[in-house]
Amino acid sequence: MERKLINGYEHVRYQRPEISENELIKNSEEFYQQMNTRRTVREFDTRDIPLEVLENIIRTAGTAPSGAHKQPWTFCLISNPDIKKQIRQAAEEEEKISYSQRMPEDWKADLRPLGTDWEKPFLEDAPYLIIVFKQSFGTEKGEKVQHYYVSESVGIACGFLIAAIHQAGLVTVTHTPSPMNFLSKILGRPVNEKPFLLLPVGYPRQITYVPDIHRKSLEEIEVKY
Ligand code: IYR
Repeated sequence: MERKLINGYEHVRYQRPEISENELIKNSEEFYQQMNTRRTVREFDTRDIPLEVLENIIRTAGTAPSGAHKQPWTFCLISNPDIKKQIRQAAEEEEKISYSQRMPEDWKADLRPLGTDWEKPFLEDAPYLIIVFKQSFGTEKGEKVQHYYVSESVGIACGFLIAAIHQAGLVTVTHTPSPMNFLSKILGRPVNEKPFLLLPVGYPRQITYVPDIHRKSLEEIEVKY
C-alpha cells in the first residue's frame, strides 16, 4: 500500500473508483429515493431479527466521522425481555409526568398531529432496542482522554444508524424519554457515558399508519450562493 508520513504519522493513499457524471447523478438520485421512503414508525411487529443484522447496523454507525477520531459513542444492544420491560416502565413513568405536567401546551399541540402519548409499547414489542450513549470523555487504560464535539459526532453516528436500519428494510423511532438518566442506571453505564438516543429496531406492525406529513422541498431547505 502506498504510504506517506505527515507530522511523522503514517498516511495511506485513499482512492474511490472512477465514476462518470451520469453515474454520480444516478447514484445520488437512487439514494435519495431510497431514503425518502423512510418513515418514523411507532408500532412494531414482535418478530425476531438475526443478530447479525443489528451488528452490521451498529458497525455502520461506527463508520461515522468524529472529533479528532475519538469515536465517543457506545451502542447498547438490548434483546433481553426483562431489561426491555424495566426500560419501558421507567420511560413511561417519566413520560406520564412529562405529558401531564412538564410539557407546555404548545409543545403538546405540536405533537398532536403525530399521535404520540406517554405509552411506549414499542419498547417491549420491538425485538431490539439500541441505546446510544455519548462519552463525555474517554477512559483508555484508566487514563482520562479528552473527547471533542461529542454531541455532533454522536448525532452524525445516529444518522448513519438510522439510515442503516432503513436500508436493511427495518424501521425505528428516535425516542428521547426525558429525563433519561434511568437508562444509565438500568444498563449500569459508567459515569463518562450519558444517554443520547433510544432506537427500537424491528419490522413495522403488519398494519400500521404514519401521519400524513410532508418534507420541506429543496427550495425551502437550500440556499445557493
Ligand atoms: N419524548 C416524548 C415527547 C416527544 C417529543 C418530541 I419534540 C417528539 O417529536 C416526539 C415525542 C415522547 O417520546 O413521547
